[in-house]
Amino acid sequence: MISNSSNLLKSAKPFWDEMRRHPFIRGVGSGTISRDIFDFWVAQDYIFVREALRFLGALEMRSPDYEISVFLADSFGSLKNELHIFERYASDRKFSLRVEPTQICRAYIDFLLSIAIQRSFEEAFAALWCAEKGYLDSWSVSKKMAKKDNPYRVFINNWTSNAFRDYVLWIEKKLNALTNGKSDREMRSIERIFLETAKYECLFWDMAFLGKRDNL
Ligand code: MP5
Repeated sequence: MISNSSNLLKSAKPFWDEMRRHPFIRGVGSGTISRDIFDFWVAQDYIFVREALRFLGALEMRSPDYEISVFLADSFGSLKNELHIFERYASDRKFSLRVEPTQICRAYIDFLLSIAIQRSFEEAFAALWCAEKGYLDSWSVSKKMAKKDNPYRVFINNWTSNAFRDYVLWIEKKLNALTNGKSDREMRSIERIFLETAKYECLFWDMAFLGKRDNL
């Protein structure tokens, strides 16, 4: 039988294709993306990751079992380490991370926070998996392209490490366990959230290019 996670990925294939061939991901892989565009994205993703702490906190509060609670508690530590990567990079490059979120960044965060509170735990957990799996699969494309002296290596390594891969796989397995035996109606509603999240992931990459123009 095909797992629920495989079905979700199958239905989101157009978004996955878009992420993996996105000029941002390719430009990072080849190292040719403009620094302005990359730095703009860094400041926005820094906001996103900080707000993701609240998303995880909301999930934690509604966690259906102890295993998930401990897993989420551990992920707070990883996010803190990740935030340091952004901070060190911005400090080396001498730009400020104290910027306003773009409309896309804000909308994505608001979407995640609202489903963490208003929707079923499984739906919110599916959104978490989508965001993390999207990053793993996208940055893996950059990694394949990257030469040793790639200027964005620290970010590429962060989202393609074995630890991150294990983290994403754990969420996938748990999502399959949690959704085992769910009705078609429930699965359709999880799928809708998954697709909406995948769409936001694509928009977030687009934003890196549009941001300078009209602060989308
Ligand atoms: C992630 C991220 C991955 N940093 N930014 C976006 C827009 N989507 C997904 O999450 P994390 O917490 O950095 O692993």
